[in-house]
Amino acid sequence: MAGRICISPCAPADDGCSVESIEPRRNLLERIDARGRAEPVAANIDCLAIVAAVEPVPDWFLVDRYWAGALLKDIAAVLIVNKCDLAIDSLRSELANYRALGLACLEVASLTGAGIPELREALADQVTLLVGQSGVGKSSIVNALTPDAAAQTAELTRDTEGRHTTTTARWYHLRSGVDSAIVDAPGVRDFAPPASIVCAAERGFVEIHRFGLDCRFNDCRHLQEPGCAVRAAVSSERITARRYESYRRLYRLYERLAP
Ligand SMILES: Nc1nc2c(ncn2[C@@H]2O[C@H](COP(=O)(O)OP(=O)(O)OP(=O)(O)O)[C@@H](O)[C@H]2O)c(=O)[nH]1
Ligand SMILES: [Mg+2]
Ligand SMILES: [Zn+2]
Repeated sequence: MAGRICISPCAPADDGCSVESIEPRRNLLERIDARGRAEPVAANIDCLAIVAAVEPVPDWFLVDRYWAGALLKDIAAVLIVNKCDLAIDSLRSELANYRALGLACLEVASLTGAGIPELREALADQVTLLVGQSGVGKSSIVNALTPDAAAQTAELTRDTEGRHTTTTARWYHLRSGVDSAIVDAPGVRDFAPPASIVCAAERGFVEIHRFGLDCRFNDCRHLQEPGCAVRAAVSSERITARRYESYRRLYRLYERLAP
């Protein structure tokens, strides 16, 4: 996945243009494939916007992993909760926890336009990659933000569930100038950042890192070790059992993929 390229038009008789230079990438978001190899997702991203909604039922583990992926690459992250025209009470406790951990959560409804001006403001002058499950409304958000975009969207039905309406990432300008854009990515069922579990624990899960500083052993994996401050924090509900389970699932995944 290349970085930005500088091009100049060829002579008028020609249709094309020539590549003058390829600039280095500022960053690269990657995922691991089924065999544990890193593959690129997107380059030169300022912000990873993880989209969730009350339907399809949120996969919070996917949200955690995307957030961890952004943290590991020092990319800003935000959670966009779309479809707020529907009752979202069932999401409240997870949202409160994410907010307490420092992840900004913006509530919008691309269908009614609620929260869209605030979202446009929050995403101005940066390149934002929209990610999340299929059907949460990523393309609908693009269309609400940039009415000329006409990104293809599709109804969520039993037939289409599991199919992805958007099949390739596409870049849409939010304002004139290359540095204000939104990239609509295809929906995914899974995502995991390439990292060791030590790295993921230290940098991908903010509260595991915070409490982990008080574990008895420096190399504590926060599983069965005595004197583990992370498990103590889970017992006293200062770390939610759901987030700890997310950490353990990622641990098991890395363990399975380890050579
Ligand atoms: N109720 C409600 N439905 C919405 C809203 N935004 C989008 N939808 C619906 O959600 C469905 C899926 O929207 P898309 O924008 O295609 O979802 P997507 O995330 O781009 O899906 P993929 O391209 O498959 O990853 C469509 O039927 C939209 O009309 C909203 O704010 N409220
Ligand atoms: Mg789409
Ligand atoms: Zn520990």
